[in-house]
Amino acid sequence: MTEPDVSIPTTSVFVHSGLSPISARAIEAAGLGDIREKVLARERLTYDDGVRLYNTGEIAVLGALANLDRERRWGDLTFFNRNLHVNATNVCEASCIFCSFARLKTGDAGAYTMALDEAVGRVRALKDELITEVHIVNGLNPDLPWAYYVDLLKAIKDERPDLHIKGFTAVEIHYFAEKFGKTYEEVLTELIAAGLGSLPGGGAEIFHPRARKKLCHDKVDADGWLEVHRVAHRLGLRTNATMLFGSIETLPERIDHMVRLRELQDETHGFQTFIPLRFHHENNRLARVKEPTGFDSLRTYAISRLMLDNFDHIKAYWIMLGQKLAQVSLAFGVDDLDGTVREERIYHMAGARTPQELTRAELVNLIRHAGRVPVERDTLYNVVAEC
Ligand code: V47
Repeated sequence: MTEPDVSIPTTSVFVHSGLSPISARAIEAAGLGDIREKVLARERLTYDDGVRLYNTGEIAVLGALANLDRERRWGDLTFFNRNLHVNATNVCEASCIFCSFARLKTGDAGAYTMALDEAVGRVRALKDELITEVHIVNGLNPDLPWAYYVDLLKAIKDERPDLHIKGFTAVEIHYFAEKFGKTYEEVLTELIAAGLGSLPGGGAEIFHPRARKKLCHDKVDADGWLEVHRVAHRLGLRTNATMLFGSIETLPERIDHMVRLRELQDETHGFQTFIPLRFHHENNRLARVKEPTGFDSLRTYAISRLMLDNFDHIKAYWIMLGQKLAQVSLAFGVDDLDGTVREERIYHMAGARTPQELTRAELVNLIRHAGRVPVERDTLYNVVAEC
């Protein structure tokens, strides 16, 4: 690991499995005493509560409340996995203004589409590595046939039957349904038969129509995104959910996003993890918008933990947050840091300065030096090894 370790004294600031009297006084002083009572009583926070949490400047108070919830669920346990990212094509018909990864057409500068054997070769190259997951996210490429996606999954499974494939965002599933004349259920059923194990949480961006129209006017709307996940859950797939924060959305729009996810989760219980994704502004059409601060990232993790009471996990994707802030996030409601990753493109093309991958030992070390207990999990949160 290239960065120095950041040790935060979790035990002296936050009392495990309860709020210290100091924190309780600070919470009262911040005018959030009623919210503290609700958190202690495991009562659901309202939309208005969420907006109030965003309106406080008391970051330590937010951390204390979120940490209480986090430790009540998981104690010090902090999850990670060993995975590989494959982005088989960046050709994408959609014109999301925050995206630095996509190229509109085949042949445009920087556009690429991997031949099937090349994509599978990424997996083959790791045949002796103990990874457990392949994470596949692609552009919406008009030049690829349906067979490409089915054959990609089958070929990865032929190569490594043990790997879990977490692949294709709800945006991609919607695109396949429209382009190939299938229902969501048909698309998902065929992909499951070919080896799909779960859906990643991408493409959610911000659900609120005002912001969504600006960010990504020509891709699936919030109802469509949620419906794909609803169908996936009905078919037995577990899925994740994301929120792109810190671009042009308002703070109430972030709360609206969380509430909409919470409502679907009440219905299906199929989401595993919520992943707030910090906006990166290099090489895209929002370069003039400042990136979110560390303060904004930490409060967003904390508020997510408090609002999404029916989600088991809150994930800080270290690739886009940086290792140091990812360590601190473990005291702000986060219990998962994603994985070893390898070959990340989406955030590095948007200016991320993090490494392309961390080894398992580096992830374990990072978690330990934040005062937490690392647990290697598989995609579905089965424990692979307690470290
Ligand atoms: O959908 C794209 C986001 C997502 C930018 O489910 C950006 O385990 C910030 O969904 N700044 C893809 N965000 C990544 C993703 C993901 C990552 C890790 C784990 C999981 C999981 C899912 O990245 C996109 C979009 O919301 N994104 N460009 C940008 N410039």
